[in-house]
Amino acid sequence: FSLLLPRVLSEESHCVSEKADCPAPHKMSTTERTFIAVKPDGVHRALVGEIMARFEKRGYKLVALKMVHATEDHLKVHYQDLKDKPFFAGLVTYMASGPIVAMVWEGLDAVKTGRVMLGATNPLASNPGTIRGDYCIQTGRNICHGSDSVESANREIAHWFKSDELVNWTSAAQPWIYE
Ligand code: DAT
Ligand code: MG
Repeated sequence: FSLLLPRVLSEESHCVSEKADCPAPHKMSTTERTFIAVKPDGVHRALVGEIMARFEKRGYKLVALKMVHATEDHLKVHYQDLKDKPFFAGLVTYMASGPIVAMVWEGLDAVKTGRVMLGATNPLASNPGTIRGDYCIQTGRNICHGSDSVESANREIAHWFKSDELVNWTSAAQPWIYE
């Protein structure tokens, strides 16, 4: 363990670009962050702990967390790319109907892997074993949100959290999750 300790303490972020099996070497970082939220239906259905546990057990690191009853204006900015969709008004009403649990999870490939863990937008198309594939049925009540790209993640994180709400810390499990 003493051999691991200096590396853990000295590296804020360690790039894994030297790994031969790494699909996008120049872009992969153990400090990639994604915005994940439990939507109002997930909160009402008492799935907050279950959804958080998926990310926690996988090895991702929680760096921000809050419960928030968002305004429609805040949600219109969050979903700005969908403003012309026919379901936009209903989406905003649903998302503003109750509290949301907003989170930032950090780790290798957090954005893409987070989306895989959530499952497809339409829960009926989500594989069992994914969050949506295990806990919901309709697209309009799909219980969770996850950023779809690193760029979206950065925008969404800044939209939901102040910079001092993002906690920089090193998990004691770090050397047991990353080689
Ligand atoms: P995702 O949440 O998987 O990123 P998205 O960004 O395309 O999906 O849409 C955001 C949310 O809008 C989605 O989680 C549920 C809702 N939504 C998407 N398509 C819909 C549709 N065809 N009918 C009703 N709601 C929809
Ligand atoms: Mg989306």
